[in-house]
Amino acid sequence: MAEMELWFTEQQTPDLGFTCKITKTIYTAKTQYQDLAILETKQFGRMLVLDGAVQTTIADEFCYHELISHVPLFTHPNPKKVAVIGGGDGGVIREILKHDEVEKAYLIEIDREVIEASKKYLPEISCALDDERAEVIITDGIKFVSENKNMFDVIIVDSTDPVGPAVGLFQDSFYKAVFECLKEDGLFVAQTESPFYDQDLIKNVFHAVKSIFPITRLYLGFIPTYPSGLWSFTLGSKKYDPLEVDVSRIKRIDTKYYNPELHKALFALPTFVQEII
Ligand code: AG3
Repeated sequence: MAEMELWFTEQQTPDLGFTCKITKTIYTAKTQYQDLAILETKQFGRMLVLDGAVQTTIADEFCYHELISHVPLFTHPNPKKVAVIGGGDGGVIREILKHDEVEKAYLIEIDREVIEASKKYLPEISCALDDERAEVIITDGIKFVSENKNMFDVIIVDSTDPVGPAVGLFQDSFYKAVFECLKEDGLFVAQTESPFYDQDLIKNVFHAVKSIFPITRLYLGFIPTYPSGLWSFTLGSKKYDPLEVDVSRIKRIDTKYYNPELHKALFALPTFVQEII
């Protein structure tokens, strides 16, 4: 008898699915906040799924983690204290710690079980969480940024989609609190979904950030396992403009997607994306 095939589908829109063949269900749990699964896929290797949405895979995690980390960190001239809101898999922390001038990177994650599952099953991604420059704080990111003022050079919001536990991370009041939580020359980046499917969200976030931060920019990258593959990031900054960076001074670090030539090019937007914001 032919061996049974198992397939996982993320329903990316009400009318579209993204399907991968899986060789094994490594782990599943219902946490206090969400449904969690670690799957072994044939195409992308291990995959972290939260509430049915693909968060990261071994094969393409570098695209997302490098883009959300190195653009802000190479825009700030001297990032010493950095915070990640969400990002329990640890991929952003790993990228942040490639920057020698970073003294401390805080992971502010609401769901302890995401960290634990990632440490156990995704060591390639979570490996830096035990670094002495990394500190994990299990708490609500909204509460954390509203309780800490003038503290960080860079804040990176590595959230899930704007449903369930992450809804509040896409609201005006959160961006105001992020502004207050940054030092006087601080900047932040948030992942802001697909320019194909989430145009209203991108527009709303861009205008909310623009009403708070003197410099607001949108940039794009390619992430094969996310809806449409094309992904957006919104950057808000008090002082430093990513488009003013002297890219000849960007240090070469070990990356597979980000490089100094791309730094400004990422901000060149297709016409249909220019029209969103
Ligand atoms: N956070 C963004 C995931 C969004 C994916 N959306 C989807 N598949 N519908 C990723 C966390 C990686 N550290």
